[in-house]
Amino acid sequence: MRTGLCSQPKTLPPWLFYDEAGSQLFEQITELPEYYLTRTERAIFERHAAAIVEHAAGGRRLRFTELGAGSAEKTRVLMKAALARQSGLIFEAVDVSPTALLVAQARIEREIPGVKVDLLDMDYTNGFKLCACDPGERRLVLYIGSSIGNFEPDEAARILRKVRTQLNEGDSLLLGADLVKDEELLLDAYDDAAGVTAAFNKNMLVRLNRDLGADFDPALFDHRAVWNETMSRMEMHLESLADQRVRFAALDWEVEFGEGETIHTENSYKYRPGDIEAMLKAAGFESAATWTDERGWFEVVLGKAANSK
Ligand code: AVJ
Repeated sequence: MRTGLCSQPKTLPPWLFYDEAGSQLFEQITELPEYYLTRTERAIFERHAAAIVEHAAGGRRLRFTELGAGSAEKTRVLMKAALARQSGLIFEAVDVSPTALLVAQARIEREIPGVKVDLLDMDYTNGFKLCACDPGERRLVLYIGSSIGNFEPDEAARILRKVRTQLNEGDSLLLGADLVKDEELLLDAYDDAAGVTAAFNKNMLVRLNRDLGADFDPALFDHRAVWNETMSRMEMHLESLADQRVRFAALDWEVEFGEGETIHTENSYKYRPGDIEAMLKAAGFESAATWTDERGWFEVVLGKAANSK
């Protein structure tokens, strides 16, 4: 965190968004009219759940493992499709936020009989370890919601390879990825009229005030959403509205901001058709199928673990 604020330009890592308040703000974002990602991906699942699950199963029983599961809201459609083919389903939810997981576990087990939720409180970006499936069972790893888009291409490649090393031949990985589209649509999705995304971005400062005794005044920073065409990504920044100095009591440290200086808080990469399939191939997967919505705004790609790791 401190290194990021000493860099030029200043940066803060996106995982800082997701304290309890930030996770709630993100849930609100997913319901905004401008934030098309969640509802578009959900519509793809609703339409193609049976095909997705059938491709992944290849005639065997399935087990689901979701990375960054959060509330696992969209995954429920796929769970129901799996339960139409088999009795009982193990759903392994991997996340670093145990409170969100506990709520999801209780809800899912109550509302979808037959699902057994196992909580895996792990940071999947740093070498996670899954237990072996039962023989005859296939694992479907879900990495959806365009979460992959938060990572630089080389980090994303490293995560996909790490997932591959945990799988047996014939297991699969389902990736949800946001696609390049009109700049206006992208800008609105990351700078909504109600200001929820602005609050989400600034929540990082509120969190640092609480966790590290910092004295950020969130009103002295503005939310900025930028489309970076060259890098094919949406960026979020916080722009300082004044020359100011912020003190971190817990670190006995201070940092200065010039008027107009920015903190880069997030990248959300946007892909072109074929990009995700190429990333999967490079990580040891054969792309089995791709599903998209009518407008071509979002895609869901199923990769099958190939026999060479
Ligand atoms: C959860 C990383 C997919 O990049 O769209 C929402 C987070 N940032 N609005 C995204 C986010 C701003 C989101 N991901």
